[in-house]
Amino acid sequence: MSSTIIEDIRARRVFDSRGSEAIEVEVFTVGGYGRAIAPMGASRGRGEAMPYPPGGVSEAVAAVERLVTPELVGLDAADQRLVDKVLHEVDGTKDFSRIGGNTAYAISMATAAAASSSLGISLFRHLGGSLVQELPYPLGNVVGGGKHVRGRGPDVQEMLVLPVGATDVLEALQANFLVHRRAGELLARADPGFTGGRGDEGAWAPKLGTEEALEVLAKACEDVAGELGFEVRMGLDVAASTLWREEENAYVYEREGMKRDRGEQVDFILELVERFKLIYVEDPLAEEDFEGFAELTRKARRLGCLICGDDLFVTSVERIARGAELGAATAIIIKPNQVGTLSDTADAVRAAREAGMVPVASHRSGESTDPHLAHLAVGLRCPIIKTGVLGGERVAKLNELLRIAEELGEVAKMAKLPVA
Ligand code: 2PG
Ligand code: MG
Repeated sequence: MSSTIIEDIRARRVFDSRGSEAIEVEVFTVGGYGRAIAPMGASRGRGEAMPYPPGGVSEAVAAVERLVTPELVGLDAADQRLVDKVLHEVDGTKDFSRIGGNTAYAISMATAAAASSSLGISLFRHLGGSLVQELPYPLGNVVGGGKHVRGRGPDVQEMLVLPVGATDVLEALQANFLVHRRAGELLARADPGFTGGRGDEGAWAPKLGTEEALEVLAKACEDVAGELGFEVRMGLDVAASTLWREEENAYVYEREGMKRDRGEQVDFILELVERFKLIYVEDPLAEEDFEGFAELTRKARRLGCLICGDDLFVTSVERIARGAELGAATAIIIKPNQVGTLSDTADAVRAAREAGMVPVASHRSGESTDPHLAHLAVGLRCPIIKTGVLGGERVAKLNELLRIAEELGEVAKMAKLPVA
């Protein structure tokens, strides 16, 4: 019997980096084993798969035992497309609301991990094939606000850095860690009440407005660029759906006491892009505003800034097609648990690439110490991986990039960034 045949599947309740319940799935094959824990978002897009059935993680665990395991035992774990198809069939809904999108993710990813272990190859090679050689640039969250700090920091959810001048992963990681440290020192000076507190993704959580925080981050990037001798650029995840108030027809910036209508929001983002030479802005507008995204994308292109859709696309092929028609974005966040399976994720990456969008493999705010995201980013050839800077669950993926680089050896090279 082939070593990749599935013999058993087990699921259990565990906890994520926020201390919330999460599902863990183990897949046992004839000759190997794989395990995965589902991550969980706090600022979730409306179009995402339902993370869990109504009864939460325990109902999901029961569903794996009762509904999924009998269907998957005996299948070949290396046949990812078939396994994922069966997951859809067993669930039978469009949004995985019967078994949960997180449940589907954990099974799908654990299956891939089991297949790679049975074949005696690394997960990134199993997912990407023998010609894979490019490593992604780490996009790291240094200063956080919005929902990830429970509304007590800047209104904008994430202020990020991308070490565009790094020539290998080690340099890239060093840059992000140094910027994080330097930003912490500078924030202590800029915010007298700063206690060194950090949000859900390990980013500093100062009581500053967006622009003040960006000024501090710009200084930290400049200092580190001077020290290391290469450029480190900044980006944002506005997570604008969390600021949008339908009844007021405006984006409400509570800390700043500002309201911006759609036009003012577009102008504000463009001002920030110019002033801080931003290379990346994620979810600058609310999740249904494809036209607004398209307008901003046109204007930001001239400034060399990527406009990225997260809640806008929710890793969905249908929504990517809609965005592609309108030219809504130049980049897309790829979060496998937004759609459930690795097959759906790979389809989304392909559709995005065909539409000229840069795929950014991304963590969630609630994470585990699984390293799988690093393999997914390399295997699916995403030029950027967004996985935070500090915190064991973030560092687990960053350190895995170093191991992958080492395994690739002398053929390893950094991905080509479309703008720099
Ligand atoms: C985001 C993510 C990750 P969450 O908005 O991009 O940074 O947050 O997982 O809470 O959706
Ligand atoms: Mg986002």
